[in-house]
Amino acid sequence: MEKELVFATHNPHKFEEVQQMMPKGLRLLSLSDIGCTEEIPETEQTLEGNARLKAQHVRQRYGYDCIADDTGLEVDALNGAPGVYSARYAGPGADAQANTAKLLQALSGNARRNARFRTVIVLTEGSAFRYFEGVAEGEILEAPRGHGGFGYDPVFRPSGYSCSFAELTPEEKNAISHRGKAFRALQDYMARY
Ligand code: ITT
Repeated sequence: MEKELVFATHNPHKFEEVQQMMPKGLRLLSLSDIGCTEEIPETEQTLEGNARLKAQHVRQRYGYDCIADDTGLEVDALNGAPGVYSARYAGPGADAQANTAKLLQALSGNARRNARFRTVIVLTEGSAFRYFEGVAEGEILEAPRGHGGFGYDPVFRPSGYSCSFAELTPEEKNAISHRGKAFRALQDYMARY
């Protein structure tokens, strides 16, 4: 029988990216598949803490094995901001365009533009948690480029590339991205079982 695993995200872009990476024989369920429509609190100060809160919520209320991730964009010239607050950098309910505009404004005239995306994934194992991490280094562009991806992708140029994440195909992004790396670490771990 196919093994089922819930991916505790309300972000459809993230769900699609991760679904593409799942091994055969494993069915990834979304929160709507299990009837979870409520907002899950992300009140911790770290990516690890927030990923754990999401996984714990699903595990405790719905009883499913579960993975959850939390991702932040860490900009060195901004002392690691927006970091764990990346989704609401421009305020509660802010969209990607508003967050990106605020970031470009904060870095306006600043030549120091290095940054990284960091993803932490939590896998529930009964009442225990296992953590996996992936990092993508790069820099913040002066203006958005490309229409692929989501979030801050149009303003992030990965190291070694001359284009933004939003100018890559989903496969190309997954091959080098923070989330891709973290999920491959998870896959390696799961392949042992
Ligand atoms: P869930 O908590 O429901 O999973 P979310 O959109 O809040 O969805 P995260 O907390 O992991 O997801 O990510 C915080 C924000 O960081 C997200 O809203 C995006 O703006 C940005 N982000 C995350 N992954 C990204 C990626 O691969 N490329 C560009 N921006 C990304």
